Amino acid sequence: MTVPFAQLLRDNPLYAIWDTTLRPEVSALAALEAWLRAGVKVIQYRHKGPFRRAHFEECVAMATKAHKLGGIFFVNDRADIAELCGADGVHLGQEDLPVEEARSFLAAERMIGYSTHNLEQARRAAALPVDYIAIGPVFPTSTKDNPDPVVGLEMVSQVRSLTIKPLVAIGGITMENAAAVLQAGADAVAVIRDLVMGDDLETRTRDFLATLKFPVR
Ligand code: TZP
Ligand code: MG
Repeated sequence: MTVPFAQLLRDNPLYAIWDTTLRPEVSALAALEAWLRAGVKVIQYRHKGPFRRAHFEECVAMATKAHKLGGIFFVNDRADIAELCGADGVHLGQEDLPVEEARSFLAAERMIGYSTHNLEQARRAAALPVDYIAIGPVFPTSTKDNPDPVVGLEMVSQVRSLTIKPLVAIGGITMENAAAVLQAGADAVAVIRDLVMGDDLETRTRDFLATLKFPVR
């Protein structure tokens, strides 16, 4: 990665997350390729079920392809898988391996993203060795099981003011509201469902990116 991650995220404010349950008929690798062709740079693999060899192999293929096409690849929840598949990093939540434990065995160049759901968690995250902080759900979401309470745009702004770490907003973000989330202070929006609607992922993603072209920031 030649550009620092903070800058890369600001310049490419759409963070695309592939959830393995939403479009089982579409291959994760094909989705990653479509997203990268559309111009997305940061992509995450999110698999909440048992992690089988096939999932690991999917991660290896996605990490390899992302790197070939200039993308950044994260694995959700699993620092071990992220390390072994050659991902750029892992995204950890409040219930996952503690950040310091993950940091202790991840290669130095691997990044860590960390989910927070309220101001106190965000404040603590700001002092942790993490490369970006996620805050959410910003809006209601049906994608996450048992989501934390909605934080709203106001909390995005409040978290923005307490850290200079890259800030990724997540939860219920769509083409219609994404620009407002960036305007509230997020460096990037992480999107699951709204990016996999319809038959043509690449066009959908280009359309989404077009809504972020000239946000007032
Ligand atoms: N963390 C907070 S909300 C959420 C996660 C993983 C789900 C976001 O999914 P969507 O479909 O973009 O609302
Ligand atoms: Mg997690």
